[in-house]
Amino acid sequence: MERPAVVWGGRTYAFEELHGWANAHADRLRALGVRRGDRVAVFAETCPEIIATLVGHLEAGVIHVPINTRYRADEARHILEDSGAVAVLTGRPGDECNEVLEEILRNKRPPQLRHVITLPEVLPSSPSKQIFSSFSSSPKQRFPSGLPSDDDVAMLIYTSGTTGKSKGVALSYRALEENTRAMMDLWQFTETDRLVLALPLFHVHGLCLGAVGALLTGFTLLLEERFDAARVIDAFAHEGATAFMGVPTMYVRLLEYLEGHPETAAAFRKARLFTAGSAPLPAPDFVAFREKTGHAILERYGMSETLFTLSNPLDGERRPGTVGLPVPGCQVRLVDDEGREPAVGELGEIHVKGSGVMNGYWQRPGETAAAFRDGWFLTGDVARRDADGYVTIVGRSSVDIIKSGGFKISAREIEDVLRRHPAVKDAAVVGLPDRVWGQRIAAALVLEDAVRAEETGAVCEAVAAFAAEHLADFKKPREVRAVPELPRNALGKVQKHVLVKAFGSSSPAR
Ligand code: MLC
Ligand code: AMP
Repeated sequence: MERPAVVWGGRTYAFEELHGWANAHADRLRALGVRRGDRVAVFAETCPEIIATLVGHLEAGVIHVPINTRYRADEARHILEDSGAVAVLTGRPGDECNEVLEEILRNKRPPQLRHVITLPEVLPSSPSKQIFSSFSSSPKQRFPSGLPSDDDVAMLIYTSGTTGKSKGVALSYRALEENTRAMMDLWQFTETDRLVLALPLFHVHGLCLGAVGALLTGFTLLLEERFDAARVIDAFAHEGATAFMGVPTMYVRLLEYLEGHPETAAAFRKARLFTAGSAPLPAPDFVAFREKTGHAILERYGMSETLFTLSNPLDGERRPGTVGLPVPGCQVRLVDDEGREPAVGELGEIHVKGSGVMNGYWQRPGETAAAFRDGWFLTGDVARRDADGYVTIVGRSSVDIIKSGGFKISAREIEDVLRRHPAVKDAAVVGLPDRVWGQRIAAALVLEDAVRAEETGAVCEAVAAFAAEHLADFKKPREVRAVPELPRNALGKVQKHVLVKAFGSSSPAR
């Protein structure tokens, strides 16, 4: 067999097979009346069919809209409604996503949603030769040129902001193709690579660098439904894995595993590349990983809105704690509070221009305009630059954006849910520093006057349970504390740094 496109659960899937499904899926959508530019949502756990539907959508000009599989009904409904998806692909009956979807449909069907397709339907049980024969055998390809044009929207990636509900980041074919190719070239991926992909397929890290990278380059994906340190090591030991991409939390878990099973580190000896991104990789973890495995993790920086813009070099110094230098095709500048380029070592906000930048937020012209200045996208990330150009990210300009385990979380969204609880008068949510997750969520609650002092503990627990019921698991506050009032400045704004300090001084790490 030629090099497979996907290895999954001990089975291999050839590129031709994947394309067979992709074609059959695109034909089926067409038969259902789904047209170019329509949105099709995907709400299902990772499986090879998702890669096939992605290919089908790219080829048919249908906009791919992945939904976070941890989402509850309200969160998933928002994406279905906001994107105006005409169809949704979901897992097998009984899967969690499927159940959440049923709950959504039982209550009130999103107005434009006409079709619900379960993923097993995507996979023709006896794929016909006719489907296969329409494809060249070469896995390497460009996205089809005849159908969608380069500036058409290829996917909507929903992301949280400082205000309101999540917004759909509209990424064009050009952005996907040019930026992903630049990254693959920079990191010298070739057809002979075998990438362990345990990242979710609903964010740009796994979907673009991983899945689209494989489709453009023709390398093999060793696909995992969920991250599991032992499985990753096994893939290097027994399945010829050459590379791994992870968020820092995954590296913390790998390090813990290696600590407990030092003999398994030998599995990484022949590996070619380990990359990290989506959140800061602590320098001590970089050092510990190098000590244990001999590999210097290559850290890079990106964002749904811009794709991947800064990266440490493949050859040359990979400097711990930094995100390296601009990726080819991207321009990166720092701008201080006075609107000037800061001196070396001084802080400024990262602004980005380049091939991977989004077309805009889906149907939100006002918010799109506010996100750019003079053609530069304003990231909200604060950084400094060394004399030789290496960039170090020091934080974000907004305390209301939290990154936990690589997921971006809006503090405001959680506060809105907490305030819906009848015992809560007011709430403030902050991210506390956390060894494993980068940040963990804490909530300070001002309770209604009717709550008696001795009930406080039980009420806080009930409020946490209420939040867990309405929000994806990773948004659940891990610490909830009642306070007599929220610390506010003279203008009435909650002083979140004061809360972070108050929590930090007494709370145990998980
Ligand atoms: C899981 N849990 C989390 C969490 N993920 N808590 C906080 N933050 C997270 N990210 C909690 C669950 O609620 C549960 O808690 C417990 O951990 C175990 O759940 P699990 O499902 O077994 O967790 P696990 O599968 O181990 O998930 C951890 C993880 C996952 C790190 C593998 O979070 C993950 O896949 N993160 C990657 C996110 C990502 O791809 N980001 C890229 C964004 S793109 P309890 O209490 O219920 O037991 C981007 C741009 C760029 O940022 O530059 O790349
Ligand atoms: P998202 O909106 O989920 O795409 O997340 C993008 C954000 O993740 C960026 O704006 C950064 O705050 C953060 N991020 C991504 N990569 C890194 C990195 N290597 N170091 C620090 N922060 C990062």
